[in-house]
Amino acid sequence: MAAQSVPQLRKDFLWGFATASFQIEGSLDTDGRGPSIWDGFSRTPGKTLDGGNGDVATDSYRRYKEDIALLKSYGVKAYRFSLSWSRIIPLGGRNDPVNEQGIAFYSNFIDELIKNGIVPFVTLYHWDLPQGLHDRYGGWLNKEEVVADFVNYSKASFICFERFGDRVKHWLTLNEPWCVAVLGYGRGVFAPGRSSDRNRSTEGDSSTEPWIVAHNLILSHAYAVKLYREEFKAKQGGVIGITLNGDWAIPYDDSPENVAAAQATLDVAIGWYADPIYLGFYPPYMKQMLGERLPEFTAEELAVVKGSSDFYGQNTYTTNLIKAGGNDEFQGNNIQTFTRPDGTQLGTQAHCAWLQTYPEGFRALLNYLWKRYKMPIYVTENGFAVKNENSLPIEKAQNDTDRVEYFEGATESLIKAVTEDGVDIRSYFAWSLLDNFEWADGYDTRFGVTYVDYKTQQRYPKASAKFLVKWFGEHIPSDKVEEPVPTSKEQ
Ligand code: PNW
Repeated sequence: MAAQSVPQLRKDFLWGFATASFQIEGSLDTDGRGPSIWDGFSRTPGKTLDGGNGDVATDSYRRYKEDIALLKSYGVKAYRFSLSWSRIIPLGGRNDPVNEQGIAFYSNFIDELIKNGIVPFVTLYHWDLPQGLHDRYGGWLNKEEVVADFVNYSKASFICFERFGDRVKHWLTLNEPWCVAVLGYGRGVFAPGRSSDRNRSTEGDSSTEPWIVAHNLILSHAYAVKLYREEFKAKQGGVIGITLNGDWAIPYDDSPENVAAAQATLDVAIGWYADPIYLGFYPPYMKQMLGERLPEFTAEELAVVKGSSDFYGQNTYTTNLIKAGGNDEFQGNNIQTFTRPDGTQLGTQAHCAWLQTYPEGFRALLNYLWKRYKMPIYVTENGFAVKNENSLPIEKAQNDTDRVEYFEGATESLIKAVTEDGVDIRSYFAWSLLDNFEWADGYDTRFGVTYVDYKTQQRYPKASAKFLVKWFGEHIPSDKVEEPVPTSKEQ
């Protein structure tokens, strides 16, 4: 196919893969790192599906050069990874010492990326809160303490990467605050595992804590951004924002209550965070649902929260059909299903129950976010876990046709959203570079485009990696000067 006929993304479009510190690093006691809430949680029997924990993961703390060589071989433009708060400030707090060894690790890591022409896209917090802060004052539940400590940790991060030469231009404060609040303090399936469900947890109140935690997460994000803008942005010239998770919601049928329910689901999944941050208020539906249980921002706080993201960051995986009814507040008191009224499924089922392939929903979501929030969009995660991949021999797992189908659909939706719908999209990070520690699923669920043999730590590219490499190679204009087409077979 002639290159000119292929629709193109921006020349500076950032495509690559995403990971998170706790899911890949291992080496939890190395070089002065302190414990995080996920260390103990994942080691507690019954908390992960297969009993897996983060002690080794993909051993990426030790193998980071190998990981970066892999990224290089895939030809990515950028890599999204997260810093471990517990490596930078082992005890976590603003009066606790900064750990030079932790900083040196990430500094070397970033140097290695840059040396290989890969843009570092850094998440400050991907769920691994220092255990010390949880023990000392209840972690995310304690507004006065945690906001100040998160801002201090962010400042230490901005300073260290300034000190080592001003190399990070893309910052994300928090990854998926919805998961932190709902899964950590509502359902209790993620660390710190608090819930009203006494079969799960001896502590916690699911009717109040998630809303409080979310409020404190929003404030922590906003005050970290304020600091960056006031003290670092002019010198470093970077952008900073937050990344949310949320999936497209389609009314189950065209009845007015189900149409309203789909919007209410978006309000609770996405608007809960995005409305205050981009529009300056919590969604009215949430106020109606929660009344006094929804915390309020002071005028001073709101002035910091509104407009506190330079872009719109989104992780998204699937689409749900929405029916009115039910009493699950985390779904806006609505019911989610993949089964259409005629009994058919929306798409191909993934290994995890919450995920089916539905690329049209990805395109619709991008359009919705663009119209509602009017910010350039960074897609920071998107991916698929093939059913029962973990029980396949490596060669079979490498031929991951369901994941290829998922990415074929996603990339087609992406390019159509850009070129046909006019949505301003700046990045696409597939989740994930490697199979890794999938939180409460342990190692049973594999999201990688690269297979990891956990016995040997050998990495094996899957077909999906090859698909993405080829697709982005064809859809991003290259900086290289056009060279004459080779006439021999030699490459
Ligand atoms: C995201 N859900 O988490 C995270 O950012 C990653 O760390 C994770 O590995 C990836 O998606 C795959 O799960 C999610 O229940 C966890 O809808 C749960 C859900 C969504 C995203």
